[in-house]
Amino acid sequence: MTIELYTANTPNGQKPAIMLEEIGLPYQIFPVNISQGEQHTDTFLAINPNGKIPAIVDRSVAGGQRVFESGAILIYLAEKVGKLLPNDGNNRFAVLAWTFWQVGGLGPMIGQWGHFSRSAPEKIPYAIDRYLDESVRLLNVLNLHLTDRTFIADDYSIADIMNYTWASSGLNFIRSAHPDKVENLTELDRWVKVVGDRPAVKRGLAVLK
Ligand SMILES: N[C@@H](CCC(=O)N[C@@H](CS)C(=O)NCC(=O)O)C(=O)O
Repeated sequence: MTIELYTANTPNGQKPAIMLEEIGLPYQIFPVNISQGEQHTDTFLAINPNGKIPAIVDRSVAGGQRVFESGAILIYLAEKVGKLLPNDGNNRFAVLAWTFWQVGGLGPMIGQWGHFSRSAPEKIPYAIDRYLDESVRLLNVLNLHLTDRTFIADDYSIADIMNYTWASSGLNFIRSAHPDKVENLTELDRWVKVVGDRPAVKRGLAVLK
């Protein structure tokens, strides 16, 4: 009756750990060492053919239900327990829209900026600036959206979990390199603190350390 969680301590890998702590389902962590290439093993590819963490196997389903992609995992878990994703209405689609916004935008843009500014063997100013500017633009979009609202949708939801790990780490990275680019994101800073102070969020981050 346990969820197997295949993950690592990265912004994408942290999301399902936080989710599982929030909803209280029993789970077991199977660490995948992505710097040693364990995401490319046949065993892992049988769970996620895309060879990236996170992924889960729900052993309470006959034969084991495999789910990969963090957004799909959080939707699956939310629907399994009926929490953190409204069943219908505008608010459901607000949660889904901000979930996909993170997977298609905030995560990849910050990730590519990190790659081109720190890991790439050749420093290409055009690529570094392009991904930095787009990351900053997206952080400003979220900051503006959070004006006059506590959470991303009406209530705390999977959209907050999806965006929290990337917004908090992205803000930290960009602030350390270009503090002038992320000044005055007061709504985002307030939301990062509210989400980060949740006991389940603290536990989800701690279990991966
Ligand atoms: N869209 C995917 C992104 C997953 C992803 O990029 N995972 C990274 C770690 S944060 C990974 O497994 N990297 C190892 C690799 O690319 O080989 C999701 O949201 O789950």
